[in-house]
Amino acid sequence: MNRIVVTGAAGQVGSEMVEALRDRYGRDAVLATDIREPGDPGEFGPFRPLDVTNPHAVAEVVRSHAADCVYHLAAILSARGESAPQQAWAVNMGGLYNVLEVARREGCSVFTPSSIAAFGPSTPADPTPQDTIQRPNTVYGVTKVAGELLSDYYHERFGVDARGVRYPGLISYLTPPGGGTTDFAVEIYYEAVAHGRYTCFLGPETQLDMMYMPDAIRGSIELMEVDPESLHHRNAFNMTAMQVTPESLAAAIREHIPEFTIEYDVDPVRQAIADSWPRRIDDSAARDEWGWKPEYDLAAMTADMIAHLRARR
Ligand code: NAD
Ligand code: AKB
Repeated sequence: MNRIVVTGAAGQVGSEMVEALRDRYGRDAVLATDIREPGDPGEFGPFRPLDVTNPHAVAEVVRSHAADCVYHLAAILSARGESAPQQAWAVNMGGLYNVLEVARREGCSVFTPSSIAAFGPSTPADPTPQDTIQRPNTVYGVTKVAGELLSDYYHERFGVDARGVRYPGLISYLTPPGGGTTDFAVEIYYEAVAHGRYTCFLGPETQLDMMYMPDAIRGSIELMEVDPESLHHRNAFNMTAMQVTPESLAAAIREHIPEFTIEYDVDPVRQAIADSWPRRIDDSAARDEWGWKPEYDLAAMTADMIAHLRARR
């Protein structure tokens, strides 16, 4: 595996995944694509514009790059999805179908992230087992469950080497998040460093799984490189590093910025989404089947986030 196309490459995950894949496989081996231009396409290149809802364009890009692997990251996230459910379905399901179809024809492997959003209010919330009830009540969650199943189907029916994880909320300092419910866990760091205060759109005790981006990137690449013989849950590994609440994040930030204050102005839409998600997922299948282990806990992540955000000011 060394000719890779990344979709959604200008996003929060994609921008860091592209750099990590290029460090590993070489700059020209990794073609970054997105429907929107990244900050500096020349600097970010090789880059090509690509709308994943266009099957011909997806096929042409994969063929012309002679790709043998697609990291499929283009998606509409949970909060944005609730504002535009039809678009979320078109991008999340149409894009995945187009990628799996070209992978079937061209013999590519495919990495597609699912999410803790694939669970819903009737799922056991603490801990959430690997295999359990999945009846999400957001359009994003519906596309994530369907995407897990479609990827499994393409593996079982057509032999496509499709793999994936259920990411928790991802925290990073390079590229801002793109319209999710867990965006507060990124915004809080930006606002703490810039202004010393943050108004949170979720309530103080809302507990969710989170992970620092370097762990998410490393873990995803490790999954794609592991011997497939060891994998039973190919497309939907629960994956987590820590459980946080707005209050615990604020306390961790105060270790570095003692004057930091947090206020609450709860957004009922995003609060309802967060309340429908797990409080703690059980990621023992990922640990057992491909050796997943996070390196960052809340304290280590907070120190690194604040150092990087301060350095950019
Ligand atoms: P993001 O919103 O930051 O980036 C998604 C990218 O997809 C954007 O750059 C956007 O321009 C692009 N895109 C949208 N429509 C497109 C289209 N029609 N064609 C091509 N590109 C299009 O999202 P992200 O956080 O980078 O998410 C990447 C993947 O990880 C998604 O599958 C998401 O569901 C999953 N995930 C992310 C998180 C998180 O906390 N960031 C958590 C769980 C799962
Ligand atoms: C979102 O909040 O929508 C994403 C996710 C957890 O999938 N960050």
